[in-house]
Amino acid sequence: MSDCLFCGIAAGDIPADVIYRDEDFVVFRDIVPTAPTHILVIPVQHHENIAELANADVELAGRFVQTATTVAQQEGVHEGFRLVTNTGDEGGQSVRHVHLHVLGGRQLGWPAG
Ligand code: DGP
Repeated sequence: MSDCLFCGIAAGDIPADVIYRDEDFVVFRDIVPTAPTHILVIPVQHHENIAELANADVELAGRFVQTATTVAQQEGVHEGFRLVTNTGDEGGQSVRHVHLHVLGGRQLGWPAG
């Protein structure tokens, strides 16, 4: 999608601190980190949110989660981490290209706000 920020990052048209990429996924550091490790994982293919992705391609959705957990292990958050995918207005989603936040490196609070 031409007006999508994360499609622009996936295409390499918009700069980002990319730490991993393959044919299907791009992994980069969040521009406003809220934890010592705060990474975003996106599929190259545009899907608006996790529900749309899971309905369209469950195999890709599975590898999406696998990529995020692999990255978490590589980042060394061995004491624990959190995967978050905000969805829709009430879910607090600000960028409408599905992404997994990988958060770790400090004690994370719960419940979420
Ligand atoms: P969410 O609010 O769940 O849709 O998360 C969107 C995240 O994207 C938020 O944590 C900030 C991050 N973000 C927004 N714009 C950019 C950008 O241009 N570059 C990077 N690296 N991250 C961005």
